[in-house]
Amino acid sequence: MYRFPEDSKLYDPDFLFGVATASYQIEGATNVDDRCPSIWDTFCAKPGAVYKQHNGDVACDHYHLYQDDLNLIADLGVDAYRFSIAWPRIIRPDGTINQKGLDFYDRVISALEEKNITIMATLYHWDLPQYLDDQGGWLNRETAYKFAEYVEVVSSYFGDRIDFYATLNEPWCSAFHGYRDGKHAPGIADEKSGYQACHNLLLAHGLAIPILRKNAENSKHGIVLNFTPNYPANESAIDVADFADQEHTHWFIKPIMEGKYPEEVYQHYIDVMPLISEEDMAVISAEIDFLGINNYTRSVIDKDGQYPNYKKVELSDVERTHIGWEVCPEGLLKLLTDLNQAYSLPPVYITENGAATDDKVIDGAVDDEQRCRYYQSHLSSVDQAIRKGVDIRGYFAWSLMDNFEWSEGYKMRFGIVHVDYETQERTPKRSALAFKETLASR
Ligand code: IFM
Repeated sequence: MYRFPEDSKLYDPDFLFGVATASYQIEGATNVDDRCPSIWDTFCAKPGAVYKQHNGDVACDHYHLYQDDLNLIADLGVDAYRFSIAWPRIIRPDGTINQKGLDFYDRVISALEEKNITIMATLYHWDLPQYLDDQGGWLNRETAYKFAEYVEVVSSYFGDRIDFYATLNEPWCSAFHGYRDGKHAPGIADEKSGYQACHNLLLAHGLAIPILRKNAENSKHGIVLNFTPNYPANESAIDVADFADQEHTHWFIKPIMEGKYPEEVYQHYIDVMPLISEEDMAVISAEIDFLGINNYTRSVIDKDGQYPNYKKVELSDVERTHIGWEVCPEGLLKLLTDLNQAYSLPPVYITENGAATDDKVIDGAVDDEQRCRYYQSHLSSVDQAIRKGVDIRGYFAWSLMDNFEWSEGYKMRFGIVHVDYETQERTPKRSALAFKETLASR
């Protein structure tokens, strides 16, 4: 059981506890009901792109097992479920609507409604239809307008039945892993492309907000951003750590909150900057009702030659999870209080937080001791951030269950529920049972 001080807001009945997933990572059924291919199907087929060339063809087979998975969610006693809608299931290459795709999410939403579980749907969690990538993907400004059309379809169909609409999940990853360092689909490693993709993604977000407001008046609308706070390795690295924050954190949040990109980063990368108009910035900074924040770790930064060049330092005397990320709950607290000081934030939801551990089922149980400690310490940071004045309204564990961890394939397990990929058997881990007990004790 996770424990907080007795007067903690985390015990409030309206503080939302949830679990999160994403379409490509869990659904499988990539060839079912006329889903069209996504950039991740293509990327996974490229030798060397993904660990052991794993792919999302079957994943957790949630497309077929969703009813069992939703029962599991209800059994945990969580208040909310965050999942994503797969664009390739909804809009066909010729622009027509695939009703079978809408029907699938209708079944999921109806089951959640029956169970009285609050629904947060992410409209884009990285599975861009391949036919759009064939026309330039996020390098093509037109993709932002295609996204708006897709959002119109989904939100006019589901309206207020979805309580929270998140436009994009982690545009940093879509833009910088997808187009700047090439670690994610579509696998382009080019600085200029990274910034171009970023701008088009943020534009897509901004275009979607008024559509969501029109179609789902009573729902809340926002975006999910991922942040990794940058700590200086020593005193002389304070300035470069700050620059790294500007480049990776503020580059994504400042345009949304204030309608501008951080000037210093803009000037530094001036040669690779896309055309950025005042009109675009006005669209991007459309008012949002909530900000989703994903955080897992921190980075430690040192100088690398002349300012502002920097490099990441891997400290040796720190605890790490299976994926190699440092466990740093203070980083989450610092991130939340720093952002709260820098911006006038809307209500915040921690939309992802969690740990990858190398779990094994032994005698029908999974003792994921490190993940339990991780949740305890990070939830305590959330509690402290609230005490320091950050308006945090909810927390989602990443993830409900082990799933396809992008370029790491199925090697990295982030679930609070174990998945046996051979049999599709689900086994709640000790961390899940601790959530269940905590939630029941409120
Ligand atoms: O699995 C991912 C998720 O899709 C996006 N945020 C980070 C998680 C862990 O890497």
